[in-house]
Amino acid sequence: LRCQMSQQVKEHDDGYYMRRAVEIARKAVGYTSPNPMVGCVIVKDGKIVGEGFHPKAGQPHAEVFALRDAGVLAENGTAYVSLEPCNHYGRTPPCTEALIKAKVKKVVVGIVDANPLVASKGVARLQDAGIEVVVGVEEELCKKLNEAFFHKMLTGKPFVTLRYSMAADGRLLDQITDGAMECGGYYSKLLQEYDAVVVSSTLSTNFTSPASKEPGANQPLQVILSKCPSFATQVSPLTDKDTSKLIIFTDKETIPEHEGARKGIETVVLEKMSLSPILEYCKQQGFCSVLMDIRGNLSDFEEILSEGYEHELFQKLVVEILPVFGGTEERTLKSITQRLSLENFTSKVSGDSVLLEGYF
Ligand code: AOF
Ligand code: ZN
Repeated sequence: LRCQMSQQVKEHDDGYYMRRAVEIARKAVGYTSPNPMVGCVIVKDGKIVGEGFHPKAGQPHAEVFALRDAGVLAENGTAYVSLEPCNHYGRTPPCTEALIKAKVKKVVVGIVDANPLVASKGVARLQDAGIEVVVGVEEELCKKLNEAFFHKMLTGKPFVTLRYSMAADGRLLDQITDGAMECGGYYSKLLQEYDAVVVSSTLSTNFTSPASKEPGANQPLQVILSKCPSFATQVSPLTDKDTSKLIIFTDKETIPEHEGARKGIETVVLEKMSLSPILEYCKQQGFCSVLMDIRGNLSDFEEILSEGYEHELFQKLVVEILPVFGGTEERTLKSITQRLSLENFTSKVSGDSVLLEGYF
């Protein structure tokens, strides 16, 4: 009996607290860009005595909130941080100094920061101060949490995800299922993670706005690719009043002076419809992540898809497969002909459809 009891009060392992740090980091999903999401848990004598997360770029880091929450209990405690504590003066002072000042005994780090200003310097500073440091607990999870941030830090380019819906016979579908769009649906949850969502213009009446329905969600900038001269006059159903969250890209073939400008919507007229200037614009805005939502007029997308594929501008694929079959219209992606296997592939049932995810 005594043996059983001691098993019941067994302390949680490092992985448990790190997973908790990741869970609380995600409370700020969509709001921290260009900064990463970070969570911190302070543990003392097997109990969580403080928690915090980074809410938004410019505001204090996760460690600061967790240390404040723990107060004097942080002394001799262990801090679990999903990302290496920073050791630089950015918009906020270094977290390493805050941890040292609070006299924590040990710091467990999920993953080393990819930011060259920070990379491994935070760990070194803590060790110099005599703090025990463990690196790489739930490392994959911590990397996935900030896959866009890591990609941007390592390549200088935004992280781009392709998304589309497909029938069981391989046809691409124009629409997303209602369930996916609703609060809690995968599409609504996906949108809030991105800085921008690119959709092709369409005059179809059942086009639904790429706006997240999650309460209080971050809304990505809506980037509309338009080859339709009258598109801007029809744009109102796409957004609720806020035109600052909308930009139209068109080309000279379509119309030299686009009507969007007249409606007060920012409009960029490209020499030729192309993905590179669109991603460059996103980079200039400081964006980490872009969702390419393939629906609407597919022909508008074919050329930028082959461009993106050839230049390896896509990182992730999200495909929704619906249990529907048949139909007359032939809609397949013609631009990508080369066969490839996705990495770290996962699948799950989501509402009435199957969701596949993988990396290029
Ligand atoms: C941490 N904890 O919660 C976050 C970190 O301009 P600043 O001061 O906000 O610094 C931004 C950089 O700090 C960011 O690029 C990333 O390397 C790191 N983010 N570090 O110790 C946190 N958000
Ligand atoms: Zn910091």
